Amino acid sequence: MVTSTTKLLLTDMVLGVDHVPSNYVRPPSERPNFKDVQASDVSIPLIDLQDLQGPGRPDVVKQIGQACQHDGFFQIKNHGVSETMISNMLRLARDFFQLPESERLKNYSDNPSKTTRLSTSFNVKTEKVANWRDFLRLHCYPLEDYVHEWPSNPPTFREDVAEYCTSTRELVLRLLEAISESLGLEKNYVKGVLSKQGQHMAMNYYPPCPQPELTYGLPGHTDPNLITVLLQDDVPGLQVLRNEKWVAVNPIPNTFIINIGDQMQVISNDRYKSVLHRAVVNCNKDRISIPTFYCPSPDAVIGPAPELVKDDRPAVYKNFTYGDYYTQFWNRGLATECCLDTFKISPT
Ligand SMILES: O=C(O)CCC(=O)C(=O)O
Repeated sequence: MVTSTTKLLLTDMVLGVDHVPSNYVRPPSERPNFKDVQASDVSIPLIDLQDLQGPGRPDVVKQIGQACQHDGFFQIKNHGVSETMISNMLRLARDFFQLPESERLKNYSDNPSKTTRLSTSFNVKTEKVANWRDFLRLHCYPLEDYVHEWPSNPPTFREDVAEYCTSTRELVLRLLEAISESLGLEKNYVKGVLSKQGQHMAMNYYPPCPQPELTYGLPGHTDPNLITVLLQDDVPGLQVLRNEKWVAVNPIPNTFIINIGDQMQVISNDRYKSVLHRAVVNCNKDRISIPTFYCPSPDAVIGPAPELVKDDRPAVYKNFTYGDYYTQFWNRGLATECCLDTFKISPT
Protein backbone atom coordinates (compact mmCIF):
# COMPACT_ATOMS: atom_id res chain seq x y z
CA MET A 1 0.00 0.00 0.00
CA VAL A 2 1.21 3.56 -0.79
CA THR A 3 1.16 5.61 2.45
CA SER A 4 1.42 9.38 2.80
CA THR A 5 5.11 9.13 3.77
CA THR A 6 5.99 7.64 0.39
CA LYS A 7 4.80 10.73 -1.49
CA LEU A 8 7.56 12.81 -3.05
CA LEU A 9 5.52 16.01 -3.31
CA LEU A 10 3.72 17.90 -0.56
CA THR A 11 0.70 18.46 -2.82
CA ASP A 12 0.04 14.72 -2.84
CA MET A 13 1.04 14.09 0.76
CA VAL A 14 -1.34 16.71 2.24
CA LEU A 15 -4.53 15.24 0.85
CA GLY A 16 -6.54 14.32 3.94
CA VAL A 17 -3.79 15.35 6.40
CA ASP A 18 -5.20 17.21 9.45
CA HIS A 19 -1.93 18.07 11.20
CA VAL A 20 1.56 19.14 10.17
CA PRO A 21 3.90 16.12 10.07
CA SER A 22 6.74 16.41 12.59
CA ASN A 23 9.46 17.00 9.97
CA TYR A 24 7.74 20.31 9.03
CA VAL A 25 7.42 21.61 12.60
CA ARG A 26 9.81 24.44 13.58
CA PRO A 27 11.11 24.79 17.13
CA PRO A 28 8.95 27.31 19.11
CA SER A 29 11.51 30.15 18.85
CA GLU A 30 11.61 29.90 15.03
CA ARG A 31 7.87 29.89 14.30
CA PRO A 32 6.07 32.63 12.31
CA ASN A 33 4.45 34.33 15.37
CA PHE A 34 1.58 35.90 13.38
CA LYS A 35 0.52 38.31 16.10
CA ASP A 36 3.78 40.28 15.74
CA VAL A 37 3.45 40.79 11.96
CA GLN A 38 2.57 44.30 10.69
CA ALA A 39 0.15 44.98 7.82
CA SER A 40 1.95 46.43 4.81
CA ASP A 41 -0.12 49.59 4.08
CA VAL A 42 2.46 52.13 2.95
CA SER A 43 5.61 50.49 4.22
CA ILE A 44 6.80 48.92 0.93
CA PRO A 45 7.06 51.69 -1.71
CA LEU A 46 4.86 51.43 -4.81
CA ILE A 47 6.64 53.00 -7.79
CA ASP A 48 4.91 53.94 -11.05
CA LEU A 49 7.23 53.15 -13.99
CA GLN A 50 5.07 55.08 -16.47
CA ASP A 51 7.56 57.95 -16.65
CA LEU A 52 10.75 55.90 -16.63
CA GLN A 53 11.40 56.60 -20.32
CA GLY A 54 10.05 60.19 -20.25
CA PRO A 55 10.89 63.56 -18.73
CA GLY A 56 10.04 62.18 -15.27
CA ARG A 57 12.94 59.66 -15.43
CA PRO A 58 15.22 61.39 -12.87
CA ASP A 59 12.43 61.33 -10.31
CA VAL A 60 11.58 57.65 -10.92
CA VAL A 61 15.29 56.75 -10.76
CA LYS A 62 15.54 58.58 -7.44
CA GLN A 63 12.53 56.71 -6.03
CA ILE A 64 14.06 53.39 -7.11
CA GLY A 65 17.41 54.29 -5.53
CA GLN A 66 15.78 55.28 -2.26
CA ALA A 67 13.73 52.08 -2.15
CA CYS A 68 16.85 49.95 -2.84
CA GLN A 69 18.73 51.74 -0.08
CA HIS A 70 16.08 51.89 2.63
CA ASP A 71 13.77 48.94 1.93
CA GLY A 72 15.53 46.50 -0.40
CA PHE A 73 12.00 45.90 -1.72
CA PHE A 74 9.52 47.88 -3.82
CA GLN A 75 6.38 47.27 -5.83
CA ILE A 76 5.95 48.49 -9.41
CA LYS A 77 2.98 49.34 -11.61
CA ASN A 78 2.83 50.33 -15.29
CA HIS A 79 5.76 47.96 -15.82
CA GLY A 80 4.94 46.96 -19.41
CA VAL A 81 4.00 43.30 -18.78
CA SER A 82 0.40 42.89 -19.92
CA GLU A 83 -2.45 41.91 -17.61
CA THR A 84 -3.27 39.04 -19.96
CA MET A 85 0.23 37.64 -19.68
CA ILE A 86 0.12 37.91 -15.90
CA SER A 87 -3.21 36.14 -15.58
CA ASN A 88 -2.06 33.47 -18.07
CA MET A 89 1.01 32.75 -15.96
CA LEU A 90 -0.94 32.42 -12.72
CA ARG A 91 -3.49 30.15 -14.39
CA LEU A 92 -0.81 28.04 -16.02
CA ALA A 93 1.01 27.53 -12.71
CA ARG A 94 -2.23 26.51 -11.02
CA ASP A 95 -3.08 24.13 -13.89
CA PHE A 96 0.40 22.59 -13.67
CA PHE A 97 0.11 21.85 -9.94
CA GLN A 98 -3.34 20.36 -10.50
CA LEU A 99 -2.09 17.83 -13.05
CA PRO A 100 -2.25 14.19 -11.97
CA GLU A 101 0.64 13.16 -9.74
CA SER A 102 2.12 10.84 -12.38
CA GLU A 103 2.21 13.69 -14.91
CA ARG A 104 3.84 16.14 -12.51
CA LEU A 105 6.40 13.59 -11.35
CA LYS A 106 7.85 13.36 -14.87
CA ASN A 107 9.67 16.58 -13.96
CA TYR A 108 10.77 15.57 -10.43
CA SER A 109 14.38 15.85 -9.28
CA ASP A 110 16.06 16.56 -5.93
CA ASN A 111 19.31 17.66 -7.59
CA PRO A 112 19.65 21.49 -7.37
CA SER A 113 22.06 21.59 -10.31
CA LYS A 114 19.38 20.37 -12.76
CA THR A 115 18.23 23.22 -14.98
CA THR A 116 14.56 22.14 -15.07
CA ARG A 117 13.04 20.36 -12.11
CA LEU A 118 10.02 19.94 -9.92
CA SER A 119 10.79 19.50 -6.26
CA THR A 120 9.54 20.22 -2.78
CA SER A 121 10.55 22.26 0.29
CA PHE A 122 14.00 23.84 -0.45
CA ASN A 123 16.80 21.28 -0.64
CA VAL A 124 15.52 17.89 0.49
CA LYS A 125 19.03 16.48 0.47
CA THR A 126 20.52 18.87 3.02
CA GLU A 127 17.76 20.43 5.14
CA LYS A 128 16.74 19.31 8.63
CA VAL A 129 13.22 20.82 8.70
CA ALA A 130 10.99 20.74 5.62
CA ASN A 131 9.04 23.68 4.16
CA TRP A 132 5.38 23.70 3.14
CA ARG A 133 6.03 24.23 -0.58
CA ASP A 134 6.33 22.43 -3.91
CA PHE A 135 8.10 24.24 -6.73
CA LEU A 136 8.93 23.97 -10.38
CA ARG A 137 12.23 25.61 -11.22
CA LEU A 138 13.29 26.54 -14.73
CA HIS A 139 16.35 28.12 -16.29
CA CYS A 140 15.08 30.62 -18.85
CA TYR A 141 17.95 32.45 -20.54
CA PRO A 142 18.94 32.03 -23.30
CA LEU A 143 15.49 30.57 -23.99
CA GLU A 144 16.59 28.31 -26.84
CA ASP A 145 18.95 26.43 -24.49
CA TYR A 146 16.18 25.43 -22.09
CA VAL A 147 12.64 25.55 -23.54
CA HIS A 148 12.88 21.98 -24.84
CA GLU A 149 13.41 20.73 -21.24
CA TRP A 150 10.33 22.47 -19.82
CA PRO A 151 7.05 20.64 -19.15
CA SER A 152 4.91 20.22 -22.26
CA ASN A 153 1.76 19.88 -20.19
CA PRO A 154 -0.34 22.08 -19.88
CA PRO A 155 -0.06 22.27 -23.67
CA THR A 156 0.59 26.05 -23.89
CA PHE A 157 3.20 25.95 -21.09
CA ARG A 158 6.33 26.43 -23.21
CA GLU A 159 4.90 29.15 -25.43
CA ASP A 160 3.27 31.19 -22.64
CA VAL A 161 6.19 30.91 -20.22
CA ALA A 162 8.71 31.82 -22.94
CA GLU A 163 6.71 34.95 -23.77
CA TYR A 164 6.53 35.92 -20.11
CA CYS A 165 10.28 35.34 -19.65
CA THR A 166 11.08 37.64 -22.57
CA SER A 167 8.83 40.36 -21.15
CA THR A 168 10.21 40.12 -17.62
CA ARG A 169 13.78 40.14 -18.97
CA GLU A 170 13.09 43.42 -20.80
CA LEU A 171 11.64 44.82 -17.59
CA VAL A 172 14.69 43.73 -15.58
CA LEU A 173 17.08 45.32 -18.06
CA ARG A 174 15.19 48.62 -17.78
CA LEU A 175 15.34 48.38 -13.99
CA LEU A 176 19.06 47.58 -14.06
CA GLU A 177 19.75 50.72 -16.08
CA ALA A 178 17.77 52.78 -13.58
CA ILE A 179 19.53 51.14 -10.63
CA SER A 180 22.97 51.74 -12.19
CA GLU A 181 22.08 55.41 -12.69
CA SER A 182 20.74 55.68 -9.15
CA LEU A 183 24.17 54.54 -7.88
CA GLY A 184 25.87 57.22 -9.99
CA LEU A 185 27.24 54.57 -12.37
CA GLU A 186 27.10 54.46 -16.16
CA LYS A 187 23.66 53.06 -17.12
CA ASN A 188 25.03 49.78 -18.55
CA TYR A 189 27.38 49.15 -15.62
CA VAL A 190 25.41 46.45 -13.78
CA LYS A 191 24.40 44.64 -16.97
CA GLY A 192 28.08 44.72 -17.96
CA VAL A 193 29.27 42.72 -14.93
CA LEU A 194 26.82 39.86 -15.47
CA SER A 195 28.84 38.22 -18.27
CA LYS A 196 26.38 36.25 -20.43
CA GLN A 197 23.61 36.70 -17.78
CA GLY A 198 21.20 34.15 -16.40
CA GLN A 199 17.48 34.07 -15.69
CA HIS A 200 15.74 31.47 -13.54
CA MET A 201 12.12 31.16 -12.58
CA ALA A 202 10.29 29.31 -9.85
CA MET A 203 6.63 28.49 -9.75
CA ASN A 204 5.95 28.09 -6.03
CA TYR A 205 2.86 26.21 -4.90
CA TYR A 206 1.89 26.39 -1.22
CA PRO A 207 -1.02 24.05 -0.40
CA PRO A 208 -3.37 24.97 2.48
CA CYS A 209 -1.78 23.98 5.77
CA PRO A 210 -3.72 22.64 8.78
CA GLN A 211 -1.37 24.34 11.33
CA PRO A 212 0.28 27.36 9.63
CA GLU A 213 1.61 28.65 12.95
CA LEU A 214 4.06 25.73 13.14
CA THR A 215 5.82 25.94 9.79
CA TYR A 216 6.79 28.07 6.76
CA GLY A 217 6.27 28.00 3.03
CA LEU A 218 9.81 29.37 2.97
CA PRO A 219 11.65 30.59 6.10
CA GLY A 220 13.49 33.93 6.20
CA HIS A 221 16.18 34.18 3.52
CA THR A 222 17.80 36.64 1.17
CA ASP A 223 17.99 35.94 -2.56
CA PRO A 224 21.44 34.90 -3.82
CA ASN A 225 20.92 36.42 -7.28
CA LEU A 226 21.05 40.04 -8.50
CA ILE A 227 17.40 41.12 -8.56
CA THR A 228 14.07 39.31 -8.25
CA VAL A 229 10.72 40.10 -9.89
CA LEU A 230 7.96 38.42 -7.91
CA LEU A 231 4.45 37.80 -9.18
CA GLN A 232 1.99 36.58 -6.57
CA ASP A 233 -1.67 35.60 -6.79
CA ASP A 234 -4.31 37.23 -4.59
CA VAL A 235 -3.52 35.20 -1.46
CA PRO A 236 -1.27 36.96 1.08
CA GLY A 237 1.84 35.12 2.27
CA LEU A 238 4.96 37.21 1.56
CA GLN A 239 6.52 38.96 4.56
CA VAL A 240 9.53 41.25 4.55
CA LEU A 241 11.80 42.19 7.46
CA ARG A 242 11.73 45.93 8.07
CA ASN A 243 13.18 47.63 11.16
CA GLU A 244 13.42 44.17 12.75
CA LYS A 245 9.66 43.56 12.33
CA TRP A 246 8.02 41.26 9.78
CA VAL A 247 5.73 43.19 7.46
CA ALA A 248 3.07 41.46 5.32
CA VAL A 249 3.15 42.52 1.66
CA ASN A 250 -0.45 42.09 0.63
CA PRO A 251 -1.07 41.46 -3.07
CA ILE A 252 -2.03 44.33 -5.38
CA PRO A 253 -3.34 42.97 -8.72
CA ASN A 254 -1.02 43.46 -11.72
CA THR A 255 1.90 44.78 -9.71
CA PHE A 256 5.26 43.06 -9.33
CA ILE A 257 7.36 43.04 -6.20
CA ILE A 258 11.02 43.76 -6.84
CA ASN A 259 13.76 42.89 -4.42
CA ILE A 260 17.47 43.45 -4.36
CA GLY A 261 19.47 40.22 -4.20
CA ASP A 262 22.86 39.52 -2.62
CA GLN A 263 24.83 40.32 -5.82
CA MET A 264 23.37 43.83 -6.03
CA GLN A 265 24.31 44.40 -2.40
CA VAL A 266 27.90 43.43 -3.28
CA ILE A 267 28.09 45.54 -6.46
CA SER A 268 26.70 48.56 -4.57
CA ASN A 269 29.29 47.97 -1.81
CA ASP A 270 26.50 47.68 0.77
CA ARG A 271 24.59 50.83 -0.28
CA TYR A 272 21.68 48.70 -1.41
CA LYS A 273 20.25 46.00 0.82
CA SER A 274 19.37 42.39 0.14
CA VAL A 275 16.64 41.99 2.73
CA LEU A 276 15.30 38.94 4.58
CA HIS A 277 11.87 37.80 3.44
CA ARG A 278 9.76 34.70 3.99
CA ALA A 279 6.55 33.02 2.83
CA VAL A 280 3.95 31.96 5.38
CA VAL A 281 1.05 29.62 4.69
CA ASN A 282 -2.59 29.58 5.74
CA CYS A 283 -5.23 26.98 6.46
CA ASN A 284 -7.83 28.02 3.87
CA LYS A 285 -6.33 28.66 0.48
CA ASP A 286 -3.49 27.41 -1.67
CA ARG A 287 -1.13 30.13 -2.90
CA ILE A 288 0.98 30.62 -6.00
CA SER A 289 3.99 32.87 -6.36
CA ILE A 290 6.25 33.14 -9.40
CA PRO A 291 9.65 34.73 -8.77
CA THR A 292 11.95 35.52 -11.71
CA PHE A 293 15.54 35.50 -10.48
CA TYR A 294 17.88 37.53 -12.65
CA CYS A 295 21.51 36.55 -12.17
CA PRO A 296 25.05 36.81 -13.41
CA SER A 297 26.27 33.75 -15.35
CA PRO A 298 28.38 31.36 -13.25
CA ASP A 299 31.71 32.65 -14.65
CA ALA A 300 30.93 36.34 -13.92
CA VAL A 301 33.28 37.92 -11.39
CA ILE A 302 31.32 39.92 -8.85
CA GLY A 303 32.72 42.54 -6.50
CA PRO A 304 32.01 46.11 -5.39
CA ALA A 305 31.94 48.61 -8.30
CA PRO A 306 35.33 50.40 -8.16
CA GLU A 307 33.58 53.80 -8.33
CA LEU A 308 31.75 52.96 -5.11
CA VAL A 309 34.92 52.09 -3.19
CA LYS A 310 36.37 55.15 -1.47
CA ASP A 311 38.91 55.83 1.28
CA ASP A 312 36.07 56.38 3.71
CA ARG A 313 34.05 53.49 2.24
CA PRO A 314 36.46 50.61 1.62
CA ALA A 315 35.43 47.48 -0.26
CA VAL A 316 33.22 45.33 1.99
CA TYR A 317 33.48 42.19 -0.19
CA LYS A 318 36.22 40.34 -2.00
CA ASN A 319 35.75 39.41 -5.67
CA PHE A 320 34.27 35.96 -6.34
CA THR A 321 32.56 34.13 -9.16
CA TYR A 322 28.79 33.84 -9.08
CA GLY A 323 29.17 30.08 -9.61
CA ASP A 324 31.02 29.77 -6.27
CA TYR A 325 28.43 31.89 -4.50
CA TYR A 326 25.49 29.94 -5.89
CA THR A 327 26.92 26.55 -4.92
CA GLN A 328 27.50 27.80 -1.39
CA PHE A 329 23.90 29.13 -1.20
CA TRP A 330 22.28 25.81 -2.13
CA ASN A 331 24.59 23.74 0.06
CA ARG A 332 24.16 25.66 3.27
CA GLY A 333 20.33 25.78 3.18
CA LEU A 334 18.09 28.75 3.93
CA ALA A 335 19.44 30.51 6.97
CA THR A 336 18.78 33.91 8.44
CA GLU A 337 22.46 34.75 8.59
CA CYS A 338 23.19 35.74 5.03
CA CYS A 339 25.53 33.81 2.73
CA LEU A 340 27.14 37.21 1.99
CA ASP A 341 29.05 37.14 5.27
CA THR A 342 31.24 34.35 3.89
CA PHE A 343 32.44 36.66 1.09
CA LYS A 344 33.26 39.71 3.25
CA ILE A 345 36.80 41.04 3.47
CA SER A 346 37.83 40.31 7.03
CA PRO A 347 38.83 43.43 8.98
CA THR A 348 42.62 43.72 9.32
O1 LIG B 1 6.27 33.12 -2.18
C1 LIG B 1 6.77 34.20 -1.96
O2 LIG B 1 6.09 35.22 -1.81
C2 LIG B 1 8.26 34.35 -1.79
C3 LIG B 1 9.05 33.41 -2.64
C4 LIG B 1 10.52 33.46 -2.41
O3 LIG B 1 11.00 34.20 -1.57
C5 LIG B 1 11.41 32.59 -3.18
O4 LIG B 1 10.95 31.77 -3.99
O5 LIG B 1 12.66 32.73 -2.97
